Amino acid sequence: MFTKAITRKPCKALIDGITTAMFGEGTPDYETAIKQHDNYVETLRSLGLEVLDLEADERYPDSCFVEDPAVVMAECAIITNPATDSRNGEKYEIVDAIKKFYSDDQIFHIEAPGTMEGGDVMLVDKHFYVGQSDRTNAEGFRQFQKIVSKFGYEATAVPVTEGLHLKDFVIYLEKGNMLVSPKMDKEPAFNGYTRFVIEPEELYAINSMNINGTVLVPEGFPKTLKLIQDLDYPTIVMNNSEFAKIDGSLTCLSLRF
Ligand code: CIR
Repeated sequence: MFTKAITRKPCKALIDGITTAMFGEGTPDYETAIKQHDNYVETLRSLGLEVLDLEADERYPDSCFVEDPAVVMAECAIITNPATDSRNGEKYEIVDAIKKFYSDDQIFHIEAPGTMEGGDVMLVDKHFYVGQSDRTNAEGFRQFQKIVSKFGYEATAVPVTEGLHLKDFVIYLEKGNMLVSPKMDKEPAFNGYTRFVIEPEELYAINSMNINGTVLVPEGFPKTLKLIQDLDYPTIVMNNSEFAKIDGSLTCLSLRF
C-alpha cells in the first residue's frame, strides 16, 4: 500500500525539457501542463495518498519528473545521479523533501561514475529490475544492488535499447501482470510473469500506474485501457499530453511510498 507521494509542480522552463519526441511532437503548453499536474496530484489524493507537492524549480526544466532523482522504498531512499547535465542538479533539490520522510541513516547516494534515474527502476515485490540505459549505467546498478541487498531486496539488470527508461517499456501491474513492449516480451528476466504485449501505436500506455489497486491509464489508448479493465482493475484515465511531449509518462511525475 502506498500512503505517501512526492510531486513537483511543472516550471515554465518545462518547454525546454529534454525530448526525443518518442511519444509525441510539439512543445508543452505550460498552463495545460499545470492543469494536468493538478489533476494528477488530486487523483493521488483521492486514492488516499498524502501528497507533498513541491514548488516549481525554474532552474531545472525537467524537475517535475521527480521519479528520476530518487528511488524510494519502505526501508530507505536512494538519491540517484541523473545522467544529463541539465538534470543532474535535481538530486540536490529532492533531498530536503526526502528528509521529511527518512532519517539520515536511511538515505543513500549513487555516486559518480555511477549514473541512475528512477525511471529505470521497477519494483516487483522484493525484486528490483533496473534498466541499463543511456541514463543508468552498470556502475549505478552495482551501487544500487549493494544498497538494496542490505534490506533484503534482489536486483536484476535489464538492457533498455528502445528509448529512454525501463518503465517506458515494461510496467508491473501487481497480481503477476506486466505490460510489455514487443521487445521487452522477449526479455528473459520477465519470463515468470503474465505478460501483455502492447503494440507500438499504444506504447505510451505501457506506463500505466497501479496505485493501491486502481490503475491510472493515459488517455487515448483504448486497447490498453480495455485490456486493463478486462483484467478487473478499476481504472482512471489521465490526460498527460503535455508531459508526453517531453518523454514524460505517468510514473515519472511522482515518488510513491
Ligand atoms: C528526460 O528526458 O529526462 C525528461 N524529459 C523525461 C523524464 C521522464 N522520466 C521518467 O520516465 N521517469
